[in-house]
Amino acid sequence: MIRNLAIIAHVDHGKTTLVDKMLRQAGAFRANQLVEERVMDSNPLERERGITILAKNTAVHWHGTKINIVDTPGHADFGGEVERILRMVDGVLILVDAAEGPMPQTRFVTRKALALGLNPIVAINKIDRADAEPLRVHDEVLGLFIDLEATHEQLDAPFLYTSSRAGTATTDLDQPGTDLLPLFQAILDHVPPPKGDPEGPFQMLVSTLDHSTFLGRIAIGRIERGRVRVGDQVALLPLGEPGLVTDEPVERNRVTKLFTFDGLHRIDVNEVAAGDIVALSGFETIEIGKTFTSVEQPERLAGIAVEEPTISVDFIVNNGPFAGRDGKFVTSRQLRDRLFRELERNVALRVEPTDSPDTHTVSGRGELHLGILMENMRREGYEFQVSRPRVITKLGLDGERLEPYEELTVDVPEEHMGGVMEKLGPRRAELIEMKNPGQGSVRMTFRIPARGLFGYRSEFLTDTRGTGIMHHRFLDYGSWAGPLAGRKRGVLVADREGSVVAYALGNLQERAQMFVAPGDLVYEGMVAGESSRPGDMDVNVTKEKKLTNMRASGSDDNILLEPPRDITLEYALEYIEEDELIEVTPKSIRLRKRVLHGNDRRKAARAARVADAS
Ligand SMILES: Nc1nc2c(ncn2[C@@H]2O[C@H](COP(=O)(O)OP(=O)(O)OP(=O)(O)O)[C@@H](O)[C@H]2O)c(=O)[nH]1
Ligand SMILES: [Mg+2]
Repeated sequence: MIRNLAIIAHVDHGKTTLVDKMLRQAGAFRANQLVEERVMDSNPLERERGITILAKNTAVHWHGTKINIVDTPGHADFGGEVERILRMVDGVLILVDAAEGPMPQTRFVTRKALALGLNPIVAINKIDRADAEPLRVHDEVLGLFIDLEATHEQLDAPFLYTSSRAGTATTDLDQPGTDLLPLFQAILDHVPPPKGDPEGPFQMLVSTLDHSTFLGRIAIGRIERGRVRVGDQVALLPLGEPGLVTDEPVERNRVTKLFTFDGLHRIDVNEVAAGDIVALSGFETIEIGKTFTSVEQPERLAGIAVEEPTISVDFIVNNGPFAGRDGKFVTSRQLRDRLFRELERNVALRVEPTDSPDTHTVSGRGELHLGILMENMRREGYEFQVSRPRVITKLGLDGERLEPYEELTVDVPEEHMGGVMEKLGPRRAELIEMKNPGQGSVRMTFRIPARGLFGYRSEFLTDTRGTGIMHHRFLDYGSWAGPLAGRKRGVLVADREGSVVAYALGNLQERAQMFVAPGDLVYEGMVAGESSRPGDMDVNVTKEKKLTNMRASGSDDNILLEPPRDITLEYALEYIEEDELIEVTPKSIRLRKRVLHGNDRRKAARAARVADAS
């Protein structure tokens, strides 16, 4: 007996923590086995950031039933992957934070699940939070279901009140939960067993991809019908209309390996039958949405659309003065090979060559999606530069220019509402909805061009004194919103190479927020800080104090310096302007001007002004 379940939710609502507790309580670990928290978030970046980046399969056994579980990422950039995963399960567990309630990503994944006809189980999670209001959130979830035109059966979803952290679930708030038994029971009762006939001809949809150096491409999906064995000759059908494939060339090959999932392991198996989720290798041409079938009955399943990228950046070989100091892989060839290798499993990514062999355009679903690729590359020893992100525009039916729009949701204390609205206006945000969930805070939902959000997060945090929460996700393509104002403040640009001196920063910091600290190395054209006024300024951050007769030493002892702003990759992507680049190396993230020499830059700026005016 099998059940296939995906856990879906907005980011941080507690999916991975819950999977942890399910694994534990179902006995997936040995009694004395030491297992880290959120063990499914297994890659280093996931652990560091505390978010799930890649969906992962696992399985537990409960009272004789195998429950395949897919833990999915909650961040909006990965919504497309969640959508694909829904094709390999027969039920979903929707987690909703008992204080935050349904958020944009809850709405997105719930809509997809309901549209596929999946019956949900709802877990109002984190009921241990001091500000939890499970009953209010219960109503909000029902409201969301109605909004999304759920069927009667879907509206009958069982509701559980859970604490992932404590590992408890209950159907009745007056009876505090003691374990996850009610959750396991709900899964057995409400997730239908997979329907496929194990005796029919083999058929399976590729729902997600994996890759290993030994096996090459690996397809993961649910076997829809029949069974498959290692060594079987099977067909892999190209994307196309569902139904019997008669007059297209079909690739045939042997299955080299089959795995099923169990706890934290993949189990090497010889045969898998309909209903189970399997990882299958043997074809280098595996792609999301293709169908595996028996050779005799090549019957295609409806494919899966992979979401289109919405933003692009250029990856450029590092040509700054410090190029090659930190990185192991720095040449255009190495950069190119690495980028193309990423396509093996990162299906929503696009990589295109440009006129220059040193530059590749890389397109993805958002700043996090691209930022994670950059972070992984620098950890592997790559060094490169990245341009400012551009939105990917499209042409509408009448040839008009369209650009991506996002749905932005902000939770802010009432007193900061005005300030936030004031900033969002010029960014062309349109208020769609405003709610007062209580406790002095306001939730506002906007429609805003994706461009309008560039650089907004840091402003938002400043304007709400760090108390606001914001989330955005792709909504649709809409008409081009026209020019938007760029960064309000100019930057300080280092005017020479050298080592940063505290004395120099001491003189600058009244008019600026520095990005560098004493001892850092800078070069001409590198961005050293943000000015408090518009317009860029060339500065000497390496200037030593003049020695005078009065004091014999040039010591910096008595200069009190503000700590420099921490420049993360995502921050940098949001921050930089068109005439700037991010230099990414294993050790540093630097911002620089494209044109390094001050004179050349001023000439270029003058030429641009003349061109603008004419
Ligand atoms: N108070 C409380 N905190 C919880 C509970 N469950 C999870 N958390 C905390 O919420 C944070 C996010 O938990 P995760 O399990 O990583 O959430 P997630 O839904 O997997 O997040 P993404 O995969 O990034 O979408 C962590 O700090 C958890 O410790 C809970 O039941 N109660
Ligand atoms: Mg997670």
